[in-house]
Amino acid sequence: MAKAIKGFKPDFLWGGATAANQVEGAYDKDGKGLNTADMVKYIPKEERGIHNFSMDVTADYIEDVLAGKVDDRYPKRDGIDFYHHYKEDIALFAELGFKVFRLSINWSRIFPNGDDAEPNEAGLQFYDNVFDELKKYDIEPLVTLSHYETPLELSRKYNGWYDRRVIGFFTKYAETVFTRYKDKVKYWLTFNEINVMTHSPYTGGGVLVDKLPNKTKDQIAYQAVHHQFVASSLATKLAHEIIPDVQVGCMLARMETYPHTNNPDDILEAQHQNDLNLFFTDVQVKGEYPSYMNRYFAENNITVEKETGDDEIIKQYPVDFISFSYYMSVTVSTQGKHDEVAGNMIKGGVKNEYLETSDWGWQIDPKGLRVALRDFHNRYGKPLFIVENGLGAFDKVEEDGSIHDPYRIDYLKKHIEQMKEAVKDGVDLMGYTAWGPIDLISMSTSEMSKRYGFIYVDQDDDGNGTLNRSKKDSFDWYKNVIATNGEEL
Ligand code: BGP
Repeated sequence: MAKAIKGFKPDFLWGGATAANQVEGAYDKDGKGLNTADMVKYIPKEERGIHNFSMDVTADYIEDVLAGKVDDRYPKRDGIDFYHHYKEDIALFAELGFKVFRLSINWSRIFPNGDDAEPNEAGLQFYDNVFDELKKYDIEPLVTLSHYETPLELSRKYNGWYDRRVIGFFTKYAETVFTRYKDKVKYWLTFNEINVMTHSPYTGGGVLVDKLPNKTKDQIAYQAVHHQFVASSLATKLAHEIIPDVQVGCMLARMETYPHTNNPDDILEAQHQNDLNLFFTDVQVKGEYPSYMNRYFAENNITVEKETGDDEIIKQYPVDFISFSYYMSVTVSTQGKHDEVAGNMIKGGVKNEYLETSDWGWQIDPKGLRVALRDFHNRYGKPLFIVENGLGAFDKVEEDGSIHDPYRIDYLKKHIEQMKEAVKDGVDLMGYTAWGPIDLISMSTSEMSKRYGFIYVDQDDDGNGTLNRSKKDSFDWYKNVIATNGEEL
């Protein structure tokens, strides 16, 4: 009889997750080229609506910005200046007791235009410095190759991932960084939230849909993401050739979807929405397009152009583990019920009467994380890694400088409790990197006030502030969670 599993394994990888375009800043320093995130302007919530997002950009807008005709502000160009604060920030992560730190390499720091013949040495050196700093504290880097940071020139010259030639530029970038950091990085992710392409082709792949007026967004997105599937498999192949004990993961924004009622139509719609979300991990884990997508493609006039060998490459080089982000669950109704409930930028759905929502309308569902973990385990049977989870919230700095964030502790405590239940259910969970361990620029709204961190950063939505770092109450709480390997919550 197998021994009952009590809790997280001894080498469980506790840590935090960031993205270059949301923390680094220095958008034009040391040879870095512009990337797609550098073109995303800040829109105040009064104009945008707190539940709405500002991520999409048009080809004309890009040219106007480059021609100096526009006077907008781009918070992701400055981030929280991790580029100059990385030693201080990593020391704080070490104080928390991190075993792992998730970051992305800014592709346009390495190849400024994306299709350059040679890499930018200053960019390569920056990440050598970051990995060396992490090594000082025995913190493992978990590196995302592409986290919404497509080099802007690839958008302007090729229309991003819609053009198959970007596969070659990406694999050259991957081979360059695998070779450079083969002794420093063993955990790699290829595309962050690869499913976001179908919701925002600009964010997911630097694709300018306004350049393709005769094609539907779905047609454009599924063609572009096919190129990313091929590129991800080729990168996985290269990683295993270059780095001996490498582990390569895919990365999905998991949108666990529930039926609003026990009406069979609601059940079928939830199953369909879950399939559309898990399509991306089906391809990257099982190594082939699932048959249920043939019907969806046919009914939506989507034709994915493949080249000879694509299917074989995808089949031959699946990922070693599955990583995903989890913030909320989604509820769908086929009975004409429509509430104004914001989801992630992915989908809103209808109100779930049993759940609370965050300040940004995201429905908080800790048990949904256990559901998602069990679903992944039963569907794939591969190791899992939660690489994003957290609560974006308004924080208040008290007169004495303290910051009390019991709401964040409550959110994380409840999600970690459910992770432990999933582990007891038999799920093979590698680690957990809380999203935004240090306050950073929101991906979907470019706000600073949507804070996730255990560490507060003094900067407001207009970019004013000292950038001073300070600890919130949740800092010591998470430090203890890690110190007790998740036993004390
Ligand atoms: C995910 C992204 C992260 C992060 C997170 C929180 O989609 O992978 O980059 O930003 O969302 O979203 P937001 O920053 O919009 O609150």
